[in-house]
Amino acid sequence: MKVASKFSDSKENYTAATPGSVHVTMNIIRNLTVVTATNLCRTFSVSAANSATHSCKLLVIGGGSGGCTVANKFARRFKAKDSVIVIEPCKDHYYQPLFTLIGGGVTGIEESCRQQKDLMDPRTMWIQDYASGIDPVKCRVETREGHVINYEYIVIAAGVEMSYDEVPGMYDALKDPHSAVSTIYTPDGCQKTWSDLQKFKGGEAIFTYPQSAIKCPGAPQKIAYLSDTYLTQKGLRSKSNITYVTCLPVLFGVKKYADELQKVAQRKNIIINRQQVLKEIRHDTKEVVFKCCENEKETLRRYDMLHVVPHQHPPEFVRSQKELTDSHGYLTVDKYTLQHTKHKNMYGIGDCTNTPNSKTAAAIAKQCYVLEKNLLSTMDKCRPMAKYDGYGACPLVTSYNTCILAEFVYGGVPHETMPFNQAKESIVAYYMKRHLFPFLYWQFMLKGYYHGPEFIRSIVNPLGW
Ligand code: UQ1
Repeated sequence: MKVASKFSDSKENYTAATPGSVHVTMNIIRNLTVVTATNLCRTFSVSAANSATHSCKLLVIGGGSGGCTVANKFARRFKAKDSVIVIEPCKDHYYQPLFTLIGGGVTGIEESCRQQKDLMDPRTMWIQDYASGIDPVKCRVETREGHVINYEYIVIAAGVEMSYDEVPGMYDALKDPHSAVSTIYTPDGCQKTWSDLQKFKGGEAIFTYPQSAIKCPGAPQKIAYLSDTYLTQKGLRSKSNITYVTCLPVLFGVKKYADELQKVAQRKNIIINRQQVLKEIRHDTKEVVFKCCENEKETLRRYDMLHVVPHQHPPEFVRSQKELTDSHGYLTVDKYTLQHTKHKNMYGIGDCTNTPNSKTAAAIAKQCYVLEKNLLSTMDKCRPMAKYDGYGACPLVTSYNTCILAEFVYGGVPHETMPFNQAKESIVAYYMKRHLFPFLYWQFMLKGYYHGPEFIRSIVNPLGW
């Protein structure tokens, strides 16, 4: 997943993409695209200075979790240098599932970040730029800095961007270091959450869930649970009210886990306000406006700490391509094969597609496997036969050593790996989230060797309990 980096002057700097890395500003990118010796011996990176026309067998747009994994898989298969081109503007790649833990002070941002150049197979050509347009008929993509890439096959792994315009006041509140308003959805934001939490000395702490499809939909409540544990440890919990305000009627989309989360919130004395939409942030007076979904009534509330989630949508170059997308701007792919509904040589993966799964890194692990098989079939002029079952997983941390490990497939049907009831809070699940999953991600998944937990399930839970 790609995310925006620094809160700097222009709103454009907030642009983001898929699980993995950070979009830095165009200015920063220009400075960074100097091809260093290390760059040369790893991945070939081309910059604006030598913009040109390129041709490749496979073009991957996006170097986040999905893009990086797919590119590495195919670079290894094709062997010939530059058969795979990756368009990715950011030099840093973030493991975003750690952002909630960073917000809760468990670890620092450094642990979630690696350099993109160190993650890509040296046989790929990395164009460090933003894609600006796709011509699916001529099989050609252009970049903002003027590269033109002709492809035979294309994988769109462009992720989603943070959008700050839907809620008046959100952009300014997040930018102001003294506002006590933060989001764990960006690298800077999650560090601010931790600093806000440490500064909070009691009062009203409000955590919100937005009226928009978002990646990792469990994250907005995880940070509320971690904050509760932190404030309890600091002896501040009795002086604080924690409220979780969601526009949804339920705490989680899968009933088995929603029921347990309800108990967790109750035990922690977290007040749940459902079907309330965050309408405005007035950070100068530390007030927020919520609107009730049922009767449209607006309520003004004061806060001492506020956690928000920006609206999210695929980047403009995807959204604007109406014949490639649905009415919300998501790439239209077959939800089982991941092949584009109109163009057979186009596949999509991750957050930017319209597949109705929970958008998490674990989902991408499974999708990569299906995409690889199906794209190979397409290259052999055969029909894609592998099917993505909608697998997604969400480790819902409920304290500094407990977690509910939700795993499910299309239709919200639980599909668990471990031989115990994963809806119950467990210490094992917490340590998997904290240590095992990042290890699997960096060491196996991005290299194209991890396809989700099926093999772990076959060992630890062969009877599928
Ligand atoms: C997973 O495979 C994975 O990928 C590395 C994650 O990373 C973000 C996860 O959060 C989860 C839950 C899984 C699923 C794996 C197991 C062993 C349950």
